[in-house]
Amino acid sequence: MTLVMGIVNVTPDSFSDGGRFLDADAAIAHGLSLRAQGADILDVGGESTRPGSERVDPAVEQERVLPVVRALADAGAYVSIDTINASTAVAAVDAGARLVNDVSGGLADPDLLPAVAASGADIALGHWRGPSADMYARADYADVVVEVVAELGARVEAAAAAGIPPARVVLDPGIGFGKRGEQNWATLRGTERIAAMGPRVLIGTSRKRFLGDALGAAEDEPAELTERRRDLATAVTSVLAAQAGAWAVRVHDVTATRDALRVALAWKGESRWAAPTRSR
Ligand code: PMM
Repeated sequence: MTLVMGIVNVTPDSFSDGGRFLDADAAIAHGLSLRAQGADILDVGGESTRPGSERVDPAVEQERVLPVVRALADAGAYVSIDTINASTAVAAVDAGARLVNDVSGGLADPDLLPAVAASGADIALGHWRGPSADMYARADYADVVVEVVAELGARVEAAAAAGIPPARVVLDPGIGFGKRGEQNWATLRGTERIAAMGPRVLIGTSRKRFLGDALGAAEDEPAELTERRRDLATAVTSVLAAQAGAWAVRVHDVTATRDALRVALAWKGESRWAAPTRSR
């Protein structure tokens, strides 16, 4: 049963209300709403990793995310912390997060893997070739799946060397990270091969640009329509990821993806929605 990870971004531009307190409040309410829609995991992040985005000081990141992590964990949610900073990872686990989601696979901050090892949390290791500011400069592959598998394999070894066994690891091929249009589709076609590496697999396609490219959006398409179309595309890629063996999918629109996964289950004759279980 593939799990749905709902995205809770706590960045100033995520919510139009402005001030930090309102941001935290709105993020908590949003997280609870995603949980009510059926999210199994809530992924809280305070630093945008989108292409071209600037780095945020870890102290500012922590000010943003910690109240949200604490409130959602206290409400009983399974919380993951989307960070590439060791200090934020540790503080978030102290506040109740159970999974550290590092899109850099432990490469951005050398202290992160040992810190997560000591914390007892699980870790999602993303495929990453360098900071968001210039990630496309490294989008150069002879065979993207072969290279993603090899580079993720090296991160699994680094995690093990730091004291995190593969059973505590989740692998993410990093859709959109250092990959251009078609390279993302090629990577998705390799999901089974990534799943065959052993650890659980997480796939994040939600609202990403390559989906828009596939949909052929007109240049003057209203942003709201673009978002709706990409959410539907995300639900489709998430079902395909589930069929290819993904343990979880990371999405903004939990309802759309949850419903799409329900439909796929009904097709298979498993129409009764069972409570999700962890695959370890
Ligand atoms: N993508 C983004 C942020 N965090 N984490 C994981 N594990 N996988 C992803 O694909 C991923 C991520 C960027 O998307 P957002 O800015 O819309 O959250």
